[in-house]
Amino acid sequence: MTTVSSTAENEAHSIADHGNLTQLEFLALSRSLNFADGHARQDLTRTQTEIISELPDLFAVASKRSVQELEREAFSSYFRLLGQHSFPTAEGRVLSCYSSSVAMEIVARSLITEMQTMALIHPTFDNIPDILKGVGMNLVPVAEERLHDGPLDAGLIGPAKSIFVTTPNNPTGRVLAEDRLKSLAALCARQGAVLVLDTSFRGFDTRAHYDHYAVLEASGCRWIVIEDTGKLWPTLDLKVGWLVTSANVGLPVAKTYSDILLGVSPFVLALITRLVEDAADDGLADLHRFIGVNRELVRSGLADVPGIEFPDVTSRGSVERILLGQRSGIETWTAMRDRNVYILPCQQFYWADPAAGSNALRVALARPTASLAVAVRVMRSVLLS
Ligand code: EGV
Repeated sequence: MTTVSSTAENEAHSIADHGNLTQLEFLALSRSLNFADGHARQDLTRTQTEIISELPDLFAVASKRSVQELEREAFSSYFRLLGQHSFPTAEGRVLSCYSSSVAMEIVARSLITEMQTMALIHPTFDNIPDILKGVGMNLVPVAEERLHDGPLDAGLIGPAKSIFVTTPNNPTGRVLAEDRLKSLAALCARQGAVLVLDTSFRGFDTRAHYDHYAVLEASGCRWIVIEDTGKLWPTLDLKVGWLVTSANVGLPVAKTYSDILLGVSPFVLALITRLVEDAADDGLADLHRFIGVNRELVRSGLADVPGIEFPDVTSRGSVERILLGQRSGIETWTAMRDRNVYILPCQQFYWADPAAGSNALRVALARPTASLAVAVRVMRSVLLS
């Protein structure tokens, strides 16, 4: 006889095997030991707590000031904080979305009006291929190594009319270097292809703070960048995704945007401006140190477990990948979950070749250090058993 709990058990296992990463993140949302999603869930710093205590004032100010002004302040300060000084300032070039995934949906719908095939970095977070496939796009995988170390010639994108690159990548943390972006943009200019960047994790890594917009603008290629404030600050998902386009993008981005939203909350925009001010005043450096401490906690806590490796040696992103040797990611995920610790198995990141990710896990680092220490102890005992 099938009991209720074994039904739930089968369902969880089936999601681990056949569901997407976000479905696995849902399972963890209400759990105290949630190391699954890449959202920011660390404690607020002292100065961030002060900002949160000013929310009623911020709300009052946001309701009186011009939305356009608040929006400009928010994206200008955010882009400058992260070194993106050449961001476009002309009307309509930066569109505010509820999240970077909403921006991506708008990008996908716009691109499909012109093409059927895109090249996409492999691996990457699976909602990117899923959103693109959702509009009927055919996808050609481009291995992350090829993008970083291989020839950037026409063979890279083949018959595709656009290439989508996540940088820093999720879950590997690899950052597209300035000279590589330059070559890639030149290739896209020659091929008439649209270069799309998802820079959602750039806040964590100063190597991604060179001025991407200067490189893109100089190349003359058609480009789209998706930026995200949602990974940095523990704001309970009050965030914005920015959709930034080249003047020559030639796609119905503004029309598609208008089909989906009118705009985002001016209150959230005002909050972002305040958090940027705080980050510029040492807060970002503090965050980088914090993530570094948590990364070291995971690495040192598991260092002597036989067969375990940390492949993303230089990653500074807020997630850490762990190679499990012969162990299966899903079996290990299940054993961790049985002990109430939620992480992610990695096979779904390998959207074109799931087997390539079947012996790896991803652990979120943007969490309170003390709770991460508990998770590491549990992981250690699971991996040693
Ligand atoms: C990460 C999930 C979706 C995404 C999680 C993420 N959002 N599916 N719209 O925000 O790395 O855990 O990026």
